[in-house]
Amino acid sequence: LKRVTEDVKTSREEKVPWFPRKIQDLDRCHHLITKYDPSLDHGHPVSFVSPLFDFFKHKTSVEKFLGDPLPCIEYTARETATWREVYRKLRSLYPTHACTQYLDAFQQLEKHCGYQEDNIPQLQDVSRFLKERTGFQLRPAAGLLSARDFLASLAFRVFQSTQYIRHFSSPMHSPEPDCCHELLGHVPMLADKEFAQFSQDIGLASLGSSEAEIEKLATLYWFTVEFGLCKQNGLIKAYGAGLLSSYGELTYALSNKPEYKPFDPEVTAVHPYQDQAFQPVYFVAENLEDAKAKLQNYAMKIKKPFSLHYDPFTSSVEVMNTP
Ligand code: HBI
Ligand code: FE
Repeated sequence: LKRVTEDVKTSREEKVPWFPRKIQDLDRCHHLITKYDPSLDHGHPVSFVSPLFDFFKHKTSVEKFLGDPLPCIEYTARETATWREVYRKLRSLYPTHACTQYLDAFQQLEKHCGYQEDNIPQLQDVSRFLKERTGFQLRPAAGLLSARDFLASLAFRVFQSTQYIRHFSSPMHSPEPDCCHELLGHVPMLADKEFAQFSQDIGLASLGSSEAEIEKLATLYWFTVEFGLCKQNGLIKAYGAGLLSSYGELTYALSNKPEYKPFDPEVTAVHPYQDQAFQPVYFVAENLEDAKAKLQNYAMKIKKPFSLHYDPFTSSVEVMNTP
């Protein structure tokens, strides 16, 4: 509520939604949305209670603030068994299905961050690793956040990550993000410099944007960060986290079943997407550098009454009113 009254006033008196100016402001950007209603998911086992089922004992983690040490979780044997099953199956696909950036980072994570079948890596270790690689850090999140808050954190190279694991009754599917998705899908790519910049650029584009622009950026995020494919040595590989954390969809995405379209932000941003089944369409980037350049070009065209400059020394954005 407070945020509404603090909306930025500009010279032309246009209403700009509140947005974080400095990294500490992200403590106000963790609004949860309940998109998933278990009672409406007929495809799910009846024993399934809630994605937060095993989470309540880790609940304290969400009250922490940025800069506090990330909580260390003692996962149960059952949770570790779920991780093992997911890890084993996916790992066998990576050499043929994942892009080289992913494979390089994954190898490093196995060496330095406790990525193994019998161990769920701790966010603290992973965050330290990412910070050294690309300046990204993790922050614990309690579940699915609003697109605005989630994208805003990316502007400051903060990735809001869940810390609980999917329900054991369906290890191959989770209706909401869980730490299998974050650790196996997102983290390896966030260790790549080009991809980290791409992620931050989507975040910066979202700051102070209208609801309609946020919707388009969230769609771009969906078809790239979550379900993106790219060309590599004449083959198509996955770099999207939704693919790299789903055995079924990763196999399907690189089969001859789905349709491929070239990544073009103007087209991709307004393309309808599917969050209840595999995607009928994937967008293929020439490479990550090209995707980044195209996105920067798209972001420049978003109409805002100010321009932004990110200062990495202070982790804050400088806001300049455009005359
Ligand atoms: N929240 N915790 C969390 N994790 C995500 O990956 C995530 C989110 N909220 C929105 C979102 N992803 C995207 O689908 C876009 O709406 C930005
Ligand atoms: Fe995700």
